[in-house]
Amino acid sequence: MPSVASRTPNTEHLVSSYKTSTKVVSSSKGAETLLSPGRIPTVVRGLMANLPVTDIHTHLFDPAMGDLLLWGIDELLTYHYLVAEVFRARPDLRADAFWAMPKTGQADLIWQELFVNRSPVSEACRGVVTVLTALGLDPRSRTLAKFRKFFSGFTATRYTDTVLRLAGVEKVFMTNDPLDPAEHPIWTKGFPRDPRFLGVLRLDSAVMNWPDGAPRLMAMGYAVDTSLSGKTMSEIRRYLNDWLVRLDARYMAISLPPTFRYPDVTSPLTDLMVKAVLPVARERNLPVAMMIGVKKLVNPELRLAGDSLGRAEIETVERLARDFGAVRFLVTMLSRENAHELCVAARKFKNILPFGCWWFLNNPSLIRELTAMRLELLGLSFIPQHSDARVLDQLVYKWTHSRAVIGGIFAEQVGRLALSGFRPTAGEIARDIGRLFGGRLLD
Ligand code: FIX
Ligand code: ZN
Repeated sequence: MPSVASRTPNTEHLVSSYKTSTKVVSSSKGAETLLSPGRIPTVVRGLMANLPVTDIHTHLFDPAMGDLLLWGIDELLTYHYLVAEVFRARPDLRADAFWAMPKTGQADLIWQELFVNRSPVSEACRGVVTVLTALGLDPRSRTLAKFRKFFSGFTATRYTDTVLRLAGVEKVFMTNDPLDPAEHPIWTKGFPRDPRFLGVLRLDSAVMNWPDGAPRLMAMGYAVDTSLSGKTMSEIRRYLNDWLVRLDARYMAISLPPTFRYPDVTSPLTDLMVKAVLPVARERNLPVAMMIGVKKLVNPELRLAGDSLGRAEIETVERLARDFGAVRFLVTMLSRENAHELCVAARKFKNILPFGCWWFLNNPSLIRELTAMRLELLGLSFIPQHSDARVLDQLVYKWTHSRAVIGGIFAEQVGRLALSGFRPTAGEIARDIGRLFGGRLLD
């Protein structure tokens, strides 16, 4: 069987449109040709299709980190988005029976129910179809046997190269948790880093639901006290500094419930953010990513698929940006209403950088709405998307789908600009979308 490397991945349509736009760009006066409104969609589509992107939030891992990096058809199909959907297709299915199945059994069931018995119309289902098609596989297969045989021909390293090439992703920010029992020993032992995979220090296990994290911090040698008194704060700052260095972390990240408030003298979480996290961020000039609005485990039976959303208080974000003006806040919010409020808050505070269409907002209909709103309110001063990929293969679909939707909205906005009298050149468009997707706003 020819390897993927020799296959022509089914992205020819992307390359051909790029060739068209390159011809446009390299026409008589090259990239300086002023584009008519009618030419703009073709040029944007071609440039977007081949734009190397920086993915600023994922749950992927450096291939050298072994089994932590998930990939292949069984991981793709047992993604928690699809787990939630299979229970809707099969309300008779008991959660304990599903979780008792081996992963291959779960994948077989999900494939049968969502891809064979029904057309895979949801965004998460269509994503799997996009991945299989890009790999030159038939998404109408009735069973997973051929897919499993295909993936058996790869190593994690070679498949990582294939996926990053197909997805056009040049940098991946990980989510790293030193308190995670599976991840901690890998960092302690050390491994040769893949420069495409960048470290991020995730804070949830250390500071959420205090004192849940205290025993693991103590076991690692940090003299914390469950009451947050004494030298606990300095010891937590020491933990943050130690691991920011060990991970070569580019930012710190935390997911926050809709009930998170600042100020809040009753909240250990707010105390830890204000007295440990934000001071370290300021001293090291590192951004803090706040991912706000998740309601954990509203249905515990679904495990990772059991989380939901709630509307958070934008005033908390405004007050943090106001009181910690030297800290750069990367912010994404899970509720659609909050996403609009965040746009306005970012207009008021230059240290708020909205990013991504997160989780339940990461669907074409809402990506379209959010991106249009952000271009209109923030110009080019936001990061349009991240993948949140948990399975390596997902980079292919999350970025293929997002490039098409975001490119379309961007082309519309620039088309309106041209009709208003400012006709851009292809070189300027390339410059502007490079600013949006290249991770430079994070520098
Ligand atoms: O907190 C997070 O990083 C969330 O993105 C995840 O917890 C969530 O499960 C996810 O992967 C959403 O896309
Ligand atoms: Zn995430």
